Amino acid sequence: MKKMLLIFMLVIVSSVQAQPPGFNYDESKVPDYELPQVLRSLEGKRIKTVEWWQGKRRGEILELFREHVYGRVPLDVKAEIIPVIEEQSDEALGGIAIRRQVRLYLQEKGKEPYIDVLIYLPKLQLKRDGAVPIFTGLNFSGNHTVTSEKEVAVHEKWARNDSRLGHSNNQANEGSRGKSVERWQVKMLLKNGFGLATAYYGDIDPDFDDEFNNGVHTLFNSSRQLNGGDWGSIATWAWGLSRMMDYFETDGDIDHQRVALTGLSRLGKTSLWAGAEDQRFAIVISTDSGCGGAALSRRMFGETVKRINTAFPHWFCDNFNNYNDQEERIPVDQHMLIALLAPRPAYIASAEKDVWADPKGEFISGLEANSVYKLFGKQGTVVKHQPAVNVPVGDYIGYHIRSGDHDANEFDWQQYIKFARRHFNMK
Ligand code: GTR
Repeated sequence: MKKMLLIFMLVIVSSVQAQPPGFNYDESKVPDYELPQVLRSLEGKRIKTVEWWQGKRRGEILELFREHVYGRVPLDVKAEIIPVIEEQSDEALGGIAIRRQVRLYLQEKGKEPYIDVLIYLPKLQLKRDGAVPIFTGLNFSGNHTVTSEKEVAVHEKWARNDSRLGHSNNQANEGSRGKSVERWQVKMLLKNGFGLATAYYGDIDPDFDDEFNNGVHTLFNSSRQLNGGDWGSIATWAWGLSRMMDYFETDGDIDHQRVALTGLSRLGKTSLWAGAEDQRFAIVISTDSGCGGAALSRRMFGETVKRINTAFPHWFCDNFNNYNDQEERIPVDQHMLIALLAPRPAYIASAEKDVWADPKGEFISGLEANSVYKLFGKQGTVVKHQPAVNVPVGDYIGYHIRSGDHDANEFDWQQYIKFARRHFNMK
């Protein structure tokens, strides 16, 4: 009986989290909206060729996102990547992998800021091919949560207090080792010929509103105040991913032309923006990225622009506040973010119970980006309607809505691996 009650309470708690009150979850109440046209230039000209898209329209859209949504990297942010291998093993995970922990100093060896990258590479494929494709992405709670291997260092940076992980006093500890193994599926990746390179997002910018005084913001030498169009944390995390890519280009074991970028939730918003800013990422994947990620803002379904700007004032640029309760005025919408990934393969994943993130709005973004893929002679989502639960669709824009909650799980990874193997021509 007690067990029943507990299960009942858990169900209530998770459904409350999935649908905070005071927001719209009723499809019939989605306002009428008109999306900004992805293939019409600011002067009103119709974009008909790849050359026009690449040479003109893509840059316009990127600038609009920088100015109004994510913010731009200040010009005086300079980094020089100095990699130092902190730990290495050729016998990781029972002998199937090479593990490497690389510290990327961004300014000066031995000094903050730095990004600790945990890398696993499949030994057999590496021996056979000389370099291997990888998945990369930021993690929420530390590299030591991605694996149970005790050699992986517990970070000493700011950590979110989290009773599930046993993190308190803003410190991570041994107790959370391996707690995100399900979310990363390292063994599945290795078995399929992929490596993984991940880093803790707090190494780049701690996730709280601190007026940008820590993390990589110490590289920002200018004395001027941040402007409305300067970067928020999402753009900062994305910038950090690009610095990781700088490193991949120098690591001979990594096939840097076959790097698939992935991220969950706020880090899914981050992977989409990083993929838009940096075309070296060959495949871009977002899991349950929602508002400010793959979901269309104009639908105002679940989380809204005002809510996200209020709850997380540091994520976007200050100008994004101008669109609180005024989604119809944003000069872009999120389908244009997916379009910025073209012609590279992109994957959008939703979860059925994650209504807060507006699964339908996430699908429609992909659908509305199809026209840009078409310019390149490629098919995007292929289908015109959101598919049934657990039925993956799409050619260059993959999509699924799986059963279950807001998270990244085995089903998600199975689809990403299949998608990446197909697009990377892996036999
Ligand atoms: C929520 C936020 C979402 C999503 C999520 C997460 O509270 O409303 O936009 O980003 O956090 O990142 O876990």
